[in-house]
Amino acid sequence: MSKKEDEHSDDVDVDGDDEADKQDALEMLTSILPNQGALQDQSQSQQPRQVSASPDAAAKIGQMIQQLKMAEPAAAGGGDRERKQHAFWDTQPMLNSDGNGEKSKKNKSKNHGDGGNNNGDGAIPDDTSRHGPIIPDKDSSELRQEPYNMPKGFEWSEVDIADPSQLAEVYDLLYQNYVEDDECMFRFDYSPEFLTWALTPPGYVKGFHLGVRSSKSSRLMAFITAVPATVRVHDDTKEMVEVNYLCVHKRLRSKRLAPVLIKEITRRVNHTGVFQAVYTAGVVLPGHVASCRYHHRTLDARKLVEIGFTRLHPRMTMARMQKLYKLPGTTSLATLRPMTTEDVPAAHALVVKYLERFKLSVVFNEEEFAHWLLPRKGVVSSFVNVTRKSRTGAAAGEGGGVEDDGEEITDFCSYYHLHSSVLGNPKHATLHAAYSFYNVANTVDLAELMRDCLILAKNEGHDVFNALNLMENEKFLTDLKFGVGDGNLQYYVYNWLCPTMEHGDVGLVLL
Ligand code: MYA
Repeated sequence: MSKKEDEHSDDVDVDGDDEADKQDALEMLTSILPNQGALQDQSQSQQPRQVSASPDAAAKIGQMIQQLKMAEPAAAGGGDRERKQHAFWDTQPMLNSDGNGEKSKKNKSKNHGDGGNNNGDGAIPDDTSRHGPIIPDKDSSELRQEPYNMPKGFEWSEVDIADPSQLAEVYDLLYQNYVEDDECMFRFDYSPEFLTWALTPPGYVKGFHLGVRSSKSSRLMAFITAVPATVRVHDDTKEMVEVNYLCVHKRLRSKRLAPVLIKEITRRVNHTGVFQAVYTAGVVLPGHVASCRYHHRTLDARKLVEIGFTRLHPRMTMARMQKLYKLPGTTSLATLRPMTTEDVPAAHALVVKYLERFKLSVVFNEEEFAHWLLPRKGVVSSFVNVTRKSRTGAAAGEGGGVEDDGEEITDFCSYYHLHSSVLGNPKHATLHAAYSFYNVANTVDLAELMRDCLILAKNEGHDVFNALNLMENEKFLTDLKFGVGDGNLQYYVYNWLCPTMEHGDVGLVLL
């Protein structure tokens, strides 16, 4: 074996599973030639299935979400089809995607003698009612100390999101290479302001904004991020990271770069004492804990038809379609208003309490809540509904009448703003979409609150309002004329064993 091969086989000793890691490295080293395999990911994507009879059935964003965070052909995903082999994922501490709680042989042997959650025979327990880490936490000294090597011509680069020129580089990489639908009609366009918001929550770590650059040109060619979050899974609350924005430049696709990015971010996160992560993907990879589906509510029918997001059904005219989706100009709740800094303590208490009822949820502290939910123009919109508190009788003091005792925040709704580029359309360049975020309806009907949310989103210039069928969203989707999307969004918890859950048990929205 040449010295070079020796070096690189060392580079991928991520978790003691040498064979699979060597395979990843060798595959990547032998294939990473300029322009080869370019643009392959699009043709590999799954053809989405149309499942909606609604006028929005085309649901292009659903296709993007299906691939969201994708590019590989999906695993078979259980049923009676044979499970797809995953050269990388089968080496990771995840349950198999068939949900039977059985690990690949590689992981069984890897975990032998770990104790902790293992059965003693080294296998991940088949008992899916067990909760806990698949691989126990390690001391920093037991972890790999140096970064995984990049193939010749590429190098790791920590991206400083606070530096406008580096932020622009990330923006450009994603703008040109991030998630597209199957037919390459739309591509997510996360604005720089959105990326700043998404990547700088309290306690964020600069080293978790990880890029790969060409050594020669310094050009940013790949990216992955992690941000800290406290997450509750069933009854366990853990410090985790949320992993997002995994992106490999189109010219470097299918060369096993993604596994190296994932291993390096894992190594970096592990060194901070964190061993679990949450992430979502359209593709079925080993170990999903829940499966959700996007729904789409037309706000601007004409534009959605013109860009091919929605079809005009044979017996539907544009005028009828516009009438079908018409919304009033103003909200029905007169007491609904944008959330302010002063509202944060009460709104935080309301949302955090509400999220306790779900099996997978984020646990915001007040500072995190303020970061994620205080309105930012063109990024996130949040509204509180206030009810006047009144005291009567003796409680109101002398006289015993009714006394105004200020206002109480009783309901909350929010959405984030995520554009998509409309590719090759002569008339429209951008699809403006609002995505349902966190909503709590205590004193009003959830559908009424969300109807106002649609009105607010429409008035902010959005063309479509998207919502997953998580939390209690199913209560309003039909009434408010959402069309069913055609792709599932899988939720994953890295290195965590627990029973799977229903979509309505999920109380976590990732961006
Ligand atoms: S999801 C966003 C994903 N991004 C896109 O879809 C943008 C467009 N596509 C691309 O940029 C590339 O196609 C990507 C793959 C980068 C997706 N999640 O390098 P490859 C596996 C996880 O040859 P490429 C998001 O940001 C695939 O199954 N794995 O492929 C959340 C195969 O492994 P295996 C994925 O197409 C990310 C291997 O990669 C995904 O050139 C969460 C092939 O590698 C995917 N979406 O690049 C990451 N797509 O052979 C996990 C493909 O085993 C975080 N693959 O099937 C885990 C937790 C880490 C932290 C832990 C801390 C404790």
